[in-house]
Amino acid sequence: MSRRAEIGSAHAALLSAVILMAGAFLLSSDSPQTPGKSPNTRKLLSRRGSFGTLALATCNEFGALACPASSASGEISTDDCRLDDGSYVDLIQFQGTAGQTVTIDMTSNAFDTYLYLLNPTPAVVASNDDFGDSTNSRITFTLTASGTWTVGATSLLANQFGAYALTIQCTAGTATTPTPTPTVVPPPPTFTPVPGPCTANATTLCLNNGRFRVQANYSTPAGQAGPGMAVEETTDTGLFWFFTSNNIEVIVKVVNACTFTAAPRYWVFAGGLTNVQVVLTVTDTQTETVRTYRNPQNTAFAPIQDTNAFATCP
Ligand SMILES: [Ca+2]
Ligand SMILES: [Ca+2]
Repeated sequence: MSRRAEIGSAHAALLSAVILMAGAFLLSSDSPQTPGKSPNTRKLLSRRGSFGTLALATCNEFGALACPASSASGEISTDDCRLDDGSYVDLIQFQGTAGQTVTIDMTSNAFDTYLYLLNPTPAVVASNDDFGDSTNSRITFTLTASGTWTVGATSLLANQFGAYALTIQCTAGTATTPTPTPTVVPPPPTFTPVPGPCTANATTLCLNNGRFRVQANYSTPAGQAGPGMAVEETTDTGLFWFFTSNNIEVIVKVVNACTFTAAPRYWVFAGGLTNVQVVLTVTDTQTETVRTYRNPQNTAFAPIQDTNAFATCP
């Protein structure tokens, strides 16, 4: 599906206080090869607490799936609960047993799908944008608890509607050997490296000796969207503006911390002066490792201080 939104009126950026957002830090295992999607969004998406402001109890309509295998269909519409990035979500529940591995697929011809999986707490434990050569979504997850699990079926972007289909397949559970819950799921290196140096241009920063490619995409509640315009400040630090060049929205730096013997890493730090949706993509061009950071729509840009960003030293 096209990610290009309708052009609407400009949305003024908000100079906002720093707000630490609660919620799990998630990494989805998106395919890098989805045709028709911009490079900035086809890789690993992270959503920080995007389910945060939605209390499931306020959503009074729940669909159902059942192990060991079942399917369901639904429609994303304005009647559904809404996430804090402006996308609407259907909630579909199933009974799971600790140790079971479930595979959930969401497909749609109407919009670019996005899947969440919430544990019985409920807390988001997995998410996925794209699976395979499509914009459809798949989550494969080994359940860490027995009880009522919830699937959040939504769209990648706000205000996308239409029909979709869901399927679930489950292995037999072994309740006595639950898998520990990881706090951070590392991004799997599932794509073929494409060697090539970073080339700076109007929308691309090349930071830390030109090794790291940094790009930003934004979208507003009114539908205005596009790439952030890059301004290099130092060899390690750059800026992006969205609307006018005198109005900076995001500052980002990539820091060489390879001398930290306990955990040699390249760090990614970023700050935002905006509350519109931002997808910030940082690529290590030597390894083609990608980290993507997403600020949800209508949300004060949370500080990014990722000291585990790239374990690709030297
Ligand atoms: Ca619905
Ligand atoms: Ca998708």
